[in-house]
Amino acid sequence: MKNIAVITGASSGFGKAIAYRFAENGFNLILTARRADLLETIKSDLTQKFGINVLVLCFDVRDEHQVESAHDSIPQEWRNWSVLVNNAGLAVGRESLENGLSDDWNRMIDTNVKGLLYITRTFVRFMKENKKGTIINIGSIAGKETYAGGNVYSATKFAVDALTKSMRIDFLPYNIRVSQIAPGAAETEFSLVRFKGDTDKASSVYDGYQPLSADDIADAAWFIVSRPQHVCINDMVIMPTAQANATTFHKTI
Ligand code: NDP
Ligand code: 8X3
Repeated sequence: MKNIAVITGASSGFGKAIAYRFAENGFNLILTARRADLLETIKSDLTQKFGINVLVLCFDVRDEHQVESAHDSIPQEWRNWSVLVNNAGLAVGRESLENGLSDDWNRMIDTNVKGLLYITRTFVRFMKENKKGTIINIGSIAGKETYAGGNVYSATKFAVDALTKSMRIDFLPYNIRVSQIAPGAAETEFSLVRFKGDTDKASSVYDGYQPLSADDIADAAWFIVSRPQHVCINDMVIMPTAQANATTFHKTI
């Protein structure tokens, strides 16, 4: 029987790259996000290229009822996942705190913190019963240190860091490994979302150096999952070589 992984935020960026990496390695996949068209395209490509099965679940992680009913809709033959990747997340805005917009704050807190909590509480049930599994939370360098305008995004990723440590304690009796990947700058749709569709602002984040790619993070996720069951990689902080910390870059232009 093939292993099954649940990946949130699989319609782009890290989640999509992780889906391809796990598919290459023979996993069947439960892929979630809001954009159904993107997930369906990824599903047909993965099934054709790798001969695996993919179940698509479209819902908003911010809505706990949608999370529960998506989980309840999963057919019996799929109720055997051993990996959960909590990846869905976003930054919105980069204003100094006194100029921050409540709507941006709510989107970040509701997605990155409450969404991760709803997903974990729901999808861990099966892993608890099975007494086996791996959870990978996607944190950030912003969850290790903060920077100008990073305020609320950083707070949500500090929360992911704390929740990763808490989960490792709470799920210890169930033989569930809990890992975090905390990337620095990586070129995905992240900056386009953060700057609300401003393509110039978004692409300028990556000017003058080589950022991480989504594939670099997929490599890390696969490394974590492919360790022997008695080995838990607690935390991986991964940066571009040209980045020393959240704000120090060596740029050539
Ligand atoms: P992308 O914007 O490319 O991907 C984000 C994914 O999250 C999309 O698939 C999106 O799907 C999904 N998502 C966002 N909001 C929701 C929601 N409310 N409900 C369900 N799914 C949602 O960015 P990345 O791949 O870069 O981001 C992935 C994670 O990595 C995030 O947690 C981010 O904070 C983190 N990160 C990113 C870094 C970077 O520099 N890129 C660095 C460090 C961490 P859809 O819109 O279809 O719902
Ligand atoms: C994304 C990296 O430095 O833009 O989490 O916050 S950063």
